[in-house]
Amino acid sequence: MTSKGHFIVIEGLEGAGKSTALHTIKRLLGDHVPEIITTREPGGTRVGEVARHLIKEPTPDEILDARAELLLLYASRVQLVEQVIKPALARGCWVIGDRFELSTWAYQGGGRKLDREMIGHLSSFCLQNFKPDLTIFLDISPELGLKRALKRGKADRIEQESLNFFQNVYRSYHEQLKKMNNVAIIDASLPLPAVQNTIRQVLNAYLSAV
Ligand code: T5A
Repeated sequence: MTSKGHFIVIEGLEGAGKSTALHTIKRLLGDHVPEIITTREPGGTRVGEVARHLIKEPTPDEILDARAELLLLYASRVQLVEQVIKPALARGCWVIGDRFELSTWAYQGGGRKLDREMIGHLSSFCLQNFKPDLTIFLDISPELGLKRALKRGKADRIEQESLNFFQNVYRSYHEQLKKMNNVAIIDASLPLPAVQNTIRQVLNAYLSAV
């Protein structure tokens, strides 16, 4: 195995089990790699956490424009990549991310229907082709994902969107996944032990290849 850091991202709809998977991955990788950090998007820096609050908090008195939402997400992402992820990778640390840019293609491209060419320009400007080494997509239907997510309590601003919004997000995820390399798609509707077992197999295959 090389001594360079690796960036693994977990993606999927609300309630897909990303946070749960993040802990599983951290535990499984713990014996194999020198240092691991976890990140979440939006968030993970001072700027990012403010953006997270603005994006997730419902604001009945002011509608957050979809373009403002997009820009907040990229502001958060630039800070996270430059201040946290790249320095960690440079010292050989493995970074496990709860969401990254694929979420923007799915939610802002598919859900909000923002111009994909503009998202592409923002992506190039902000990230300069910086990509995860591996993306693990937890595949769950919007119906089941939302049911799991909403069991925990009150819906945030995005969770208050319609089922149709999340169906568009889901479709967009799959359109993007077809264009990507280094992706593992896991059936997240299965019981947790089965999901964890597949994650273990994916990581073992990845570790033996790097
Ligand atoms: N967003 C984000 C955008 O619109 N564009 C972007 O570019 C980015 C980066 C972030 C929000 O921002 C949006 C998307 C989001 O709306 P968030 O809180 O970070 O919000 O992300 P959520 O997806 O909302 O997080 P959730 O906590 O809802 O989902 P998780 O992390 O996927 O699910 P998790 O692990 O918390 O599990 C949910 C519940 O299911 C259970 C867990 O125990 C938990 O109770 N569970 C299972 N139950 C049965 N079987 C399994 N296999 C299970 N796995 C987990």
